[in-house]
Amino acid sequence: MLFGRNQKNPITITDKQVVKWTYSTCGYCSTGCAIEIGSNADGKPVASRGVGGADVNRGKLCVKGIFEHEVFEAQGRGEIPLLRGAAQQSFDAVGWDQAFDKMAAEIARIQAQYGRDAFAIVSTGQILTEEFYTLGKLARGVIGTNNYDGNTTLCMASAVSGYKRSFGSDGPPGCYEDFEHTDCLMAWGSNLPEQHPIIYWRMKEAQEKRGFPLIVVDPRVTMLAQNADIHLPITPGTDLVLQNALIHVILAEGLEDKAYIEANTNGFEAMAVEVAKYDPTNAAKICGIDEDTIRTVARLYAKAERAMSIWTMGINQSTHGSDGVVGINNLNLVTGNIGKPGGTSLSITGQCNAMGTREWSSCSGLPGYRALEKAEDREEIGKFWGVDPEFFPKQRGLTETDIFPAIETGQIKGLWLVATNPMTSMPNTARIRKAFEKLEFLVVQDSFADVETMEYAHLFLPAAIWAEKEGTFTNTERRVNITRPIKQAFGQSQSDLWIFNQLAKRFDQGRRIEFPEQPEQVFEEMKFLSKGRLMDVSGMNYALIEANRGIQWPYTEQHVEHGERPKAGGVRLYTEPRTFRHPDGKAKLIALPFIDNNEVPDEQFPFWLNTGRLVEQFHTRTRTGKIGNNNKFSPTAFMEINPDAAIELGIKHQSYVRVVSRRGDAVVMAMLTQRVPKNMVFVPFHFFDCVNRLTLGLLDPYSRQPAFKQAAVRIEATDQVAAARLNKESRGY
Ligand SMILES: Nc1nc2c(c(=O)[nH]1)N[C@H]1C(S)=C(S)[C@@H](COP(=O)(O)OP(=O)(O)OC[C@H]3O[C@@H](n4cnc5c(=O)[nH]c(N)nc54)[C@H](O)[C@@H]3O)O[C@H]1N2
Ligand SMILES: Nc1nc2c(c(=O)[nH]1)N[C@H]1C(S)=C(S)[C@@H](COP(=O)(O)OP(=O)(O)OC[C@H]3O[C@@H](n4cnc5c(=O)[nH]c(N)nc54)[C@H](O)[C@@H]3O)O[C@H]1N2
Ligand code: SF4
Ligand SMILES: [Mo]
Repeated sequence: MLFGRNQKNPITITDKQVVKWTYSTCGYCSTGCAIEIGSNADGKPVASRGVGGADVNRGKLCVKGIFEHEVFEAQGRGEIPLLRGAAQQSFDAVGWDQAFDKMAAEIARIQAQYGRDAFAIVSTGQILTEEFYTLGKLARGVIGTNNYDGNTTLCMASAVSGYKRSFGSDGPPGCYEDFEHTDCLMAWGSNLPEQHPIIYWRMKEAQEKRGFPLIVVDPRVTMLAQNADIHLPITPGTDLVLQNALIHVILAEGLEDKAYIEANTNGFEAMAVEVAKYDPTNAAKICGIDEDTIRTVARLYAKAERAMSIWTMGINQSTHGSDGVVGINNLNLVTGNIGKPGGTSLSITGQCNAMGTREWSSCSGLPGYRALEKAEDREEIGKFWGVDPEFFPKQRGLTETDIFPAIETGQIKGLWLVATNPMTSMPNTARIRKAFEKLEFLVVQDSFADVETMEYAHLFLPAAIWAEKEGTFTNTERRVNITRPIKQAFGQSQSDLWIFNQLAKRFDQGRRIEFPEQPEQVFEEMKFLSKGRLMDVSGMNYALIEANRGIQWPYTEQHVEHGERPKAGGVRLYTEPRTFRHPDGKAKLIALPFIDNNEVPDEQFPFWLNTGRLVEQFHTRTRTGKIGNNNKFSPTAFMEINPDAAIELGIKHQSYVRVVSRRGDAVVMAMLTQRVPKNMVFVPFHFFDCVNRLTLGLLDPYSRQPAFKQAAVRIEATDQVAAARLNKESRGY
């Protein structure tokens, strides 16, 4: 006899008829989950599962990873190269040869007519490391434009710049295992449960075991803030003031680690003079956190045996992004929390291979954290590639955020976009549209042919996606992991690596230089160039990486020879005294004066506009917008607004409103929630022609990263029927 729930209809899970599982690494966020894709007897991908033995995710996947097998056949995949026809209205399908001939001819024409730098390239954090390296070789060594950058300027540029200023090099020193050792965790502008769900799960599990305090700095009551012991709802853009005030208290109360500071840092005195100005009473007025709480947090952090900070876009996407990162590093250096288990400054990266592009793409310099500004680096790479070092520029060119204004002014005439969608992701998109209109030649290289930039493209190159290819990704904790190809590329699309190699052959210099065809041959070049450097990967190979479910760099041949388990590779950086990458081995403590240059709410535009992400959607929705369970949960552009503000404005829950800034307007559905304070609204940026019509995106002076999270808007009630129609029409899917 059956009782209770057993009486109900049993749930049956359909057998997906998987006959083979292929190893891969998730292609969405930087957590770097090891994933297996199941294919059926016809070779069709039908299931995804987490890899049990992988240290990163231990069998788990989030709501994006679990449906990732659906991405290969998702609506809108690019099937064939497309060339804009003579009538300009439509595209003609063309063969690859014709596409490359056209592209090479246009690059040559533009460079001959306007100069080498008049053709710009903007890439991504979402292709394979071997592809980044090859694109770098092509851009720096063959095409020779200095206006070559990645969308990482919208994302991790502030972290890169902050790490360089503090430690003398990029490279996050910590790892996920630090959660298992820490006695205090501070999270700055990071919504871990939604944006890095599996890192969150690792953190939460560690916290449940050992009960360390969690302090969350975020103006919004995010899911992470709801789990915090102390939530600091900071005034947008003022993290730097809080950081200075925390160090002020630590020094005033003698809680700093004097021995560590003395042995490992420079610049203490100048920093101390600056933070002396930020007593908690005054700081509280600027950053909105009361003075007692500032003191409590400072004591908690400094007295913890081991304390760590993580951060994401709430810090990086600010006019003080780079300073905010240095501020976190200052805090950790002053308390002796770098390079020890549970004591670290760990930037949580964004895209699946944001780290790979930082290390190998040559966007901001030359491969392997080398700099264009250093003659010996230019020599070394020139010699290795077979390029005259004089061909390289002696200084980095424009970043993505400066490339678009340079198109506006006519300095740049041609643009090649590789795996990025600035029509939706750049701030102030009305200006971006104007820039696109001025281009003489735009190439869009994407896995999807329905990406919004197609409106202005002259040539479209269909790219294979994720596990249609082979190669490596590097995750947040410097772990290199691999994807194996599960199936043939969709339609006539080709891997980005193949595309770069073929294009190289269209140039004389490209025919002279070697462009290996196989990903692992490319990896061998990278191994050679990494030897003895911070991001040494010379001890790795594809089989070893897969066998260990990812290996953290540095990992040298010594690790292999000594038979050490890969875990003994680069678990942490700067574990030994005076091993920072400034010439004297010391880290820099840097004085950080706060200059208030944000657009702040006023009478005309009384609300802060905060922007960010949702767990179900990824970026501009070219992928998750088409995947059933991801899109179904968040199909519409909406805005979080506090109920008290909504009542005053006469705005009802789930009614449509018009949001207006000095740049433009957008129509969204109002969601009444206490997650945001009364003077703030939050709009996710996933939807086309929506929040980035409003954003200002002032730039950080060091990293050139836009302040996506600070702008001022007003809210207007609107015609409900028209708004509903508009909202529906504005999204094709
Ligand atoms: N589901 C999903 N996951 C993703 C992505 C995705 O699109 N979807 N994208 C990936 C990428 S590329 C990235 S970069 C990461 C981003 O990951 P996160 O940075 O965690 O995500 P965001 O929602 O952009 O912003 C985080 C928080 O910053 C807060 N914030 C705003 N202004 C301030 C401020 O002035 N100070 C502080 N301290 N906080 C502030 C916001 O309220 C928000 O909660 O996520 C990655 N993971
Ligand atoms: N308002 C606001 N705006 C933001 C942000 C914010 O928080 N607020 N966050 C910013 C951040 S952190 C980021 S990282 C950017 C992201 O901005 P984008 O990079 O512009 O957004 P994606 O949608 O990830 O675009 C990636 C493109 O690459 C394609 N693609 C995927 N895989 C492959 C591949 O293997 N090969 C090729 N060739 N194409 C591929 C996808 O189809 C997609 O069109 O947005 C930024 N914009
Ligand atoms: S947490 Fe990130 S890496 Fe892991 S499954 Fe989700 S999207 Fe993929
Ligand atoms: Mo990002």
